[in-house]
Amino acid sequence: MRIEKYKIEEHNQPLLAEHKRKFDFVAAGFKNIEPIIQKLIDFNVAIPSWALGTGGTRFGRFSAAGEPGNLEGKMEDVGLLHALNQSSGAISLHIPWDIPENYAAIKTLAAQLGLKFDAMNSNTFQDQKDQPLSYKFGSLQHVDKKVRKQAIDHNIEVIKHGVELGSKALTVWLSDGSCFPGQLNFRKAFQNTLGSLQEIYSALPADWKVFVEYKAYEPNFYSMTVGDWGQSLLYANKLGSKAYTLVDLGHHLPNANIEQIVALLLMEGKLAGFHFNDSKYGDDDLTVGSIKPYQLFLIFNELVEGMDAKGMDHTTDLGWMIDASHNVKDPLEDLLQSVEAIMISYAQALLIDRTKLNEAQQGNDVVAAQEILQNIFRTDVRAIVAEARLRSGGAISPLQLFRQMKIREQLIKERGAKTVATGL
Ligand code: LRH
Ligand code: MN
Repeated sequence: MRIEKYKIEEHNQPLLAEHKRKFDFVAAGFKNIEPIIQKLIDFNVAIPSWALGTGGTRFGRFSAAGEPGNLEGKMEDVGLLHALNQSSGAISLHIPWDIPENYAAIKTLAAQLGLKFDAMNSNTFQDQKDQPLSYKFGSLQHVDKKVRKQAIDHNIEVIKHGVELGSKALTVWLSDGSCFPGQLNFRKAFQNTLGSLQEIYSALPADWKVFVEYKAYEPNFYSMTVGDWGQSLLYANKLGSKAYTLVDLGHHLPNANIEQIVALLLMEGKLAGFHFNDSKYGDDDLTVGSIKPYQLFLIFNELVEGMDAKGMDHTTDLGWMIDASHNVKDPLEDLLQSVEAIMISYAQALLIDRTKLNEAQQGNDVVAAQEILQNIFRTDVRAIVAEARLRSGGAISPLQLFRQMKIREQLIKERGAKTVATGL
């Protein structure tokens, strides 16, 4: 299903006057807003191919109808999001859930939908049907060299798929670890994993990156072999200049100061990018900004400060990806809300008066520094984000148009109620 341009204009027309009133009001509060709008126009967030169907937990999965039943359907759905918000111009594939059967056809479809292929994701946390050796006790860490080789070969295969599609990065998230004290020799597990990652690293094309994603627990509940940012950075530093640390917001122990981790990884030039989501307890994979919006703002504050300090390109130098799971909401509505939350936090971070903030910090004027951040966080920048969308040919209110056009109902008519998307 595609959304015709005239449908977007028809939606925007009656909303223009109110939008302009709101935009003029907030824009009047800031000196030169144009470069900020341009940065928002250029910014894109990659949509996870594994989050276009309904997610579930071990206690149950309540499927939604009209889910995409194959890779083409998933790309069509990301194309719908991108047509609505003009900020979702990339898809991140997960292998083997999304093995492209015909590279040329998939690339043509991506071009038609205005989509790029972001980081590829390998999967050695599940045993595939007729897989010779099990990953029950790990993959790249495994005590058995044959199991490690099987996992290394899978990652190299994933790189091959990515090269064909024009992706430039591989994300390696390992469920490897242990559930009980004594089960694992931590040093050997680290060295086996490093050795395995080095073989994968040497298979990377010259212009590729490998993102080492860490996670504090689940599915192992005593130790994870890439358990925190320090361990991931240890691997990335030992691997080489093409290896970076990927920050999934849900992969931290309670009350971790993620914005400080981000600032230091950026300083080291070892930040890969993000899997954006939100959580109250564990790896809940909830809608971005739905539980801790101030934390998301503080993370983007460190990102803008750190990227500008290193003269980095906001659009291309980091991986901007969502990693969420939708147990009770329509996957596409949930993803529209997540992209909006990311754009709002990025816009607010761009509006911070860095000179004033620096003066307050240099003067140890704690109250002034806090007020600078909180005033911006309490500024409603939604009209600025909508203005960037409008100028890019998107909808002033993507979610409203998604519902007005009854897109889910149309997808159900097209696909039926029984199709199930591969993924989590
Ligand atoms: C692990 C994770 C990883 C993906 C998976 C779908 O929790 O965040 O990034 O491979 O979710
Ligand atoms: Mn993730």
